[in-house]
Formats: sequence, structure tokens, C-alpha cells
Amino acid sequence: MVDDAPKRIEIQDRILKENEELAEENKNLYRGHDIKGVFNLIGSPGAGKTSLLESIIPRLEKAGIIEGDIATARDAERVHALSVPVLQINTMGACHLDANMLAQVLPDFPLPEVNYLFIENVGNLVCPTGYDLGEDHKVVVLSLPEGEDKAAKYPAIFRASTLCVLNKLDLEPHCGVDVELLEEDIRDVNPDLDICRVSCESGQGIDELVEKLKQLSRR
Ligand SMILES: Nc1nc2c(ncn2[C@@H]2O[C@H](COP(=O)(O)OP(=O)(O)OP(=O)(O)O)[C@@H](O)[C@H]2O)c(=O)[nH]1
Ligand SMILES: [Mg+2]
Repeated sequence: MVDDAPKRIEIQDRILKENEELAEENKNLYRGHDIKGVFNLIGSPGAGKTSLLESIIPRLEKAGIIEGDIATARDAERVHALSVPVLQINTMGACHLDANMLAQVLPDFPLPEVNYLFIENVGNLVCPTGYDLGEDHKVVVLSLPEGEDKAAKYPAIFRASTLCVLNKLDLEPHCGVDVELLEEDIRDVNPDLDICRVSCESGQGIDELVEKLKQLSRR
């Protein structure tokens, strides 16, 4: 019997190390263009990442969007209506964006035209967490119908993020989720995590979220 476990760990370490080096290069590129804030949006499929972009981008001066999806340009087509620079990355099956994918497309993105860059990661609460893209902040997007227990069950992204957006607040009466309990679980995992309660449907909390994003950005 061949035990190949140590080799697999070595390869994984190398991949992550290479990713970190490229993420640093991406970071230098963002800073070189004086971008105030780069946000990596991470959340399950359907949590409302694209809907959030549709809600917040019109309230921010000079924003840009990089969309990450396994397939299709549907999210890029949706946000195209916002009249800001948009670029779609298709990962062709990969469950997360990595720094190299960003490095490949950044030369084609009009970085000098944006103050705020939003990267919508592939819908997934797990895999994108380990891959730094050179962003300033990870923002975890969680929607109420996903349930109260997600921070306890998927703690890594809640530890790695600066901000948690709790979306679909309008559904609270319908999905039997106790928001206080949900936030308690989040604070157990990461007491320092800022939480913004919002509804893209009703617009509740969106102004406060935009203020928070501005605060997190370099002035
Ligand atoms: N009721 C309600 N529905 C919402 C809200 N925000 C988003 N939705 C709906 O949820 C669905 C998924 O929203 P998206 O914005 O496409 O979610 P996403 O996270 O971008 O999904 P992926 O890109 O596939 O990972 C859509 O039908 C939205 O209209 C909200 O605040 N309340
Ligand atoms: Mg989306």
C-alpha cells in the first residue's frame, strides 16, 4: 500500500504559497492605482452577492466589479446595467477564484477609473476562504433562509472576514430564523466581526452598509 498523504500536503502548501505571492502582486497593483477599497464578496449560491452589488454600487462614486462564476456571464450581464466597469471570470469548474485568475485579467481592467473594486467570488461558503486575491477585506454574505447555524458550521470564512452582511431580512417572518441567535453564533466564532443587517428587496440597511464600506476604505 502506498501512503501518498504527505506528498498531497506538500503540493497544497506550494499552491497556497504561490497564491500568496501572486496576491501580494495584485495588492501592489491595486495600491499603485490608489484604489480606496478592494472587497472580496464570499457567500453561498443565492445569498444575494449580485443583488447587493446592484443595491450599493449606485451609492458609491466610481466603483468597479469583477464577477467570478464557474460558468456563464449572467452576473456580469446583470450588473452591466449599473454602467460601471465590469469583467467576468469563468473558473471553468473551479469552486473559487484565485490570485492568478485575477492577475490574468487585471491588465484588462480599467483600474485607474475606480475608487472601489468589488470581486464577487464563486458562490461557495468554504473554498474561496483560503485563497487571498490581494483584497483589503473579505466580506461574508449570509442570507437568513440559509439558517441560524452557518457561522458555527463554516467558521473559517467568519474568522477571515472583516464584515458580515446578513441579507434577506425581509424574509425573517417567513423562514423561522432567530436573527439574534444567528448573530450570537457569529460572535462566538468572531467577536470582532462587524455585522450589517440588510434587505436588498426592501432596501433596509443598505445606506448603513454603504457607510461601513466607505469607513473600511482608505480615504
Ligand atoms: N426576499 C429577498 N430576496 C432576495 C434578497 N436579495 C436577493 N434576493 C433574491 O435571491 C436570489 C439570489 O440572489 P443573487 O443576488 O443572484 O445571489 P448570488 O449570491 O449572487 O448568487 P450566485 O452568484 O449564484 O452565487 C435572487 O432571486 C434575488 O432576487 C433579499 O434581500 N430578499
Ligand atoms: Mg451572483
